[in-house]
Amino acid sequence: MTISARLEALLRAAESICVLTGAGVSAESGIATFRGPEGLWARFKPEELANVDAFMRNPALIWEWYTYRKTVIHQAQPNPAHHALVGMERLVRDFTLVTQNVDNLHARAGAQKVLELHGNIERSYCVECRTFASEIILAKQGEVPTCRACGGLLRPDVVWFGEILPQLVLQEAFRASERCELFFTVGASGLVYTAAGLPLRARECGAYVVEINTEPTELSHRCSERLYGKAGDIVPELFAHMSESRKEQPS
Ligand code: BV8
Ligand code: ZN
Repeated sequence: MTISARLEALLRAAESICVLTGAGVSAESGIATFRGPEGLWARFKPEELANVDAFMRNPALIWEWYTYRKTVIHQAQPNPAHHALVGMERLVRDFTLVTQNVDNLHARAGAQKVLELHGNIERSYCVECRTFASEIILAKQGEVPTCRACGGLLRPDVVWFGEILPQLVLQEAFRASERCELFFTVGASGLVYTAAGLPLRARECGAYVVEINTEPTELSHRCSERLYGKAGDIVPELFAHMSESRKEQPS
């Protein structure tokens, strides 16, 4: 993989790095992306599933879909891209990992801090009293899990279309985008807003924005550099560059 001299220099010396990951980072763990030909949306439509009206209309169907996704996720393992990002987190003074993914794989890879813009599929809470369930909920066919405290409907702790993102998490993500020298957007189609606004904000604030993806996206033309290929190949290579070049430097 050839990278620019500018990116080489930043890998060697950047003190502040922000990374946004999308479903493409989890694809090599065997978790379907949303928009690929075999993507989750290929068989379902977001409006049918990932929104609160669909949930209130047919909670059993939504629980069936999330239970299916959790079983896939529980069989999945973090891949080299997840592990390389943990390596970067340990090496870089000011490193912020922001994810659109709800699969908890960054945490399972050992990431110390993950800004989860769209929540986490392993958490559920009650729509009535907002009590969080203490365990990971897997619903049986046709079953709708209810709250132990009040009997209300439980829902996955994920951000559905039309719902606002967790504001404190989003603010911290924007602050990191605004102060970083180097921003990576990895495996993200750049279609879903508010998240897609982060790399754009970073660029506006003077960061060098690098897109890592298997194909061009909506944001490609707004990035400083594009590295085409699999996240599981490219991110570990970038981490190798980074750790090699930082090892030589006097501490
Ligand atoms: C909000 C959780 C505001 C649930 C998800 C402007 C115009 C039009 C619509 C909107 C707009 N602004 C806001 C909206 C509405 C909507 C939106 O953006 N719609 C899109 C479709 C146009 N946004 C929202 O509703 C958001 N809320 O803005 O609130 C608001 C203000 C006031 C009042 C109310 C609301 C909430 C969005 C969150 C939705 N929840 N997930 C769940 O997971 O079940 S979104 C879900 O889809 C993911 O979290 C992710 O964010 C998104 C999928 O995107 P990607 O991660 O990029 O995945 P995708 O499959 O699309 O692409 C994968 C990429 O990886 C591809 O580029 C592929 O090439 C690449 N790839 C594949 N394999 C690899 C790879 N790359 C590297 N290596 C590989 N091996
Ligand atoms: Zn309750």
